[in-house]
Amino acid sequence: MLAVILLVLVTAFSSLVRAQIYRYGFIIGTVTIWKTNYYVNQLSDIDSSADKGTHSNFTAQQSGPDLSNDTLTEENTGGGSTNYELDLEVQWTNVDFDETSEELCICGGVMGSESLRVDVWNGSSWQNIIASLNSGWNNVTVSAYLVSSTFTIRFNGSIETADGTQDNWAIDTTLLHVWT
Ligand SMILES: [Ca+2]
Ligand SMILES: [Ca+2]
Ligand SMILES: [Ca+2]
Ligand SMILES: [Ca+2]
Repeated sequence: MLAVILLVLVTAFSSLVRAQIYRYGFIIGTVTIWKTNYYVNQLSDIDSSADKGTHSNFTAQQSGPDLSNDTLTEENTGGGSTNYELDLEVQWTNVDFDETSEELCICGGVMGSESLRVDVWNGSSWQNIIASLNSGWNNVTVSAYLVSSTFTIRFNGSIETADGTQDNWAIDTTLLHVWT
């Protein structure tokens, strides 16, 4: 009963490996055996509005999770009064944007008491995709926004008027996880 001959053809595309199963020369299925991670790669200012707050070590977001964190710290923008705000953009370039499944995955460390929001740039404005970042993994589908090779998010404080408490939040890893 070995009339059916299956040939598994493994093709490598950079770090992506897929197995395609052929039967009598016809493709009967595609199985992904490797998923691709793209770590965030640079700072940005896509909205032409200056950052508020500081990174302790942006490159720490580009590896792990390894407990090496980038600590985001609010800045007092209140002038004569006190108002702590955070608005920090980070960006991917040359990312694969046409896979079936596309998730933004952020691994947080110790979070400040103020909720930390994550917004995505849709080409003209910010859209909130995470209302309060948690410690550990935060995974959210971004297929509707990952439509070109450049992808931009920002970390944004949730209390940005009359905020008298300077919060900080530890970010271990920020990546896009895509597969088909
Ligand atoms: Ca900006
Ligand atoms: Ca704040
Ligand atoms: Ca605060
Ligand atoms: Ca890290």
